[in-house]
Amino acid sequence: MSKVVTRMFNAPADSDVVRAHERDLAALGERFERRGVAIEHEIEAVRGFAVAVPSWALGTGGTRFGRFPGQGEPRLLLEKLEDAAVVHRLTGAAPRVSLHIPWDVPDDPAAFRQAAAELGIGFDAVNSNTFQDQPGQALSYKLGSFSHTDPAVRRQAVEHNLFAIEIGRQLGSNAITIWLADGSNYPGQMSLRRSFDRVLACLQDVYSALPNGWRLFTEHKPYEPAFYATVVQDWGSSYLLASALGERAQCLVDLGHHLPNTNVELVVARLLGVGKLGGFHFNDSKYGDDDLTAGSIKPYALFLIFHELVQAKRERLPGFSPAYMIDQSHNIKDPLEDMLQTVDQLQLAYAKAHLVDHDALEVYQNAGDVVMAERILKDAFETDVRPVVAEARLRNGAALDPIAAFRASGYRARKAAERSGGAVYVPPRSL
Ligand code: RM4
Ligand code: MN
Ligand code: MN
Repeated sequence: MSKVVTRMFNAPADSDVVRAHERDLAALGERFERRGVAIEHEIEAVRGFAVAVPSWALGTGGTRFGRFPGQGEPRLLLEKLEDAAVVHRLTGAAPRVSLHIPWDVPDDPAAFRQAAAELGIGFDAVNSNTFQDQPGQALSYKLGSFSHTDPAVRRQAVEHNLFAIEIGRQLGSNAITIWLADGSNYPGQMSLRRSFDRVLACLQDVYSALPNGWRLFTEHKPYEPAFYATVVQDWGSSYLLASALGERAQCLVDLGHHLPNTNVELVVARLLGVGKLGGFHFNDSKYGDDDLTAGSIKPYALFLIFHELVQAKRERLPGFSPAYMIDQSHNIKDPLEDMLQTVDQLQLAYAKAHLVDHDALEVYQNAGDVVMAERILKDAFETDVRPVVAEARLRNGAALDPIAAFRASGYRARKAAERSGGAVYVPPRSL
C-alpha cells in the first residue's frame, strides 16, 4: 500500500461511532449465541472474502445517449490502480484488479506489476475484447470475430486473445474471460449452427495456448449488441463450449446477463453441479445488462446465489474455485463510491449465506416442510449482519464505514486537482 494512500485514510474513526459498533456487535453476538452460532466464526469467514475490481469501471460509464464524467477520474492506467487500491484499503476485500485488453494495456507489464504490488494489488482474469474495432486494426469485427465467415478475421481475433493472455501472464493473472458480442441482428444474417462451430474452433485455438495453471472462462449474454441471435447467448451454450474445450474451461456468470425473471441461482446450481462454474461478474439489473450496483435491485437473489456457493464450499464440491469479479458501469454515481457499495453488498450477502442452518434446512427439505425450509433461508437473509461485516473490515485493517471514510478523506477532491486535463477512454455502458 502506498504511503500516500495509507496516510489519506488513516484518520481514526470517530470514537462514538466505534463504541456504537462495539455495542451492536455484542448485541448481535448474543443473538447468535442463542441460536448456537459463534459470531467469531462468522467474522472470520467474512474476513476471507475477496473480489476483483474491474479496470473498466473506475471511470464514469455512460449510455449511448451520453456520458456525464465526474471530477478527478483516473486518466492513466496507473491512476486506475491507485483508485483500485483505495477500494481495497477501505474494504479490505478487493486485493485484485481484472484488466480489459486493449483498453488497459500496461506499456511495461513488469514495472506495472511491481507498482501494483507496492499498492497491495494483484491481478485476476484478463478480459479480451473483439467486440470493437481498435484504431489501425486490419480487419473489422462488424460481422463477428470468432464466428466470422472469413478465417483471417477469426485468426486476428484469436491472436488478440493470445496477446491478452501474454499480458496477463506477465502480470501474474491465471485466467482469461472471453465475452463475445458475436451474433446477428436479423434472421438469415448468419448460420445459427455454423457460427457456433466457428466460435468453438477459435476457442480451441485459444484454449490450447493456455499457460500452465490457467483457466479459460466463457461468458454468456442473451442479447446486445446482437439483437436477434447471440452465439453464446445462455449458460447452456456456454456450458457446451466449456465442456467441449476441456477441464480448464469453465463458465462465467455475469448476473446481469439474463433475461428478466431468470432464476440465476438455479443457473449457478446447475453449473456447480457439473463442476463448470468458473466465476462471476457481479452487478445487478432490472431489465438486462444494466450494470447496476450489486444488491441494489434484487438483494434476495444475490443472497440465494451466495447460499449456493457457501453450500458448495461446505460440501467441497470438486472443482469449486470460482473467481469473484465485479463488472459494473457507473453512470451517475462516483465510480469509487459505487465500488465501495458493491463490495459491502457482496460481503453482506456472503455473511448472510454463512448464517444458513444447513442441517436444519436439509431436515425440513427431506420432511417436505416447505414453510420451515423457507424460514431457514429468510431467517439468515433478514438478519442484520452489518456489525459482522464492519468488524471483519476493521480486523482486516480497513474502514468501519467505507463510504464515510472515503468522503471524510477528501480523496476525490484531491484527485480532481491533480488529475485535470486528461482524458481516458471509458467504455459506454451499453457494452
Ligand atoms: C459486456 C460483458 C463483458 C464486459 C463488457 C465491457 O457486456 O459484460 O464482461 O467486459 O461488457
Ligand atoms: Mn461481464
Ligand atoms: Mn455486460
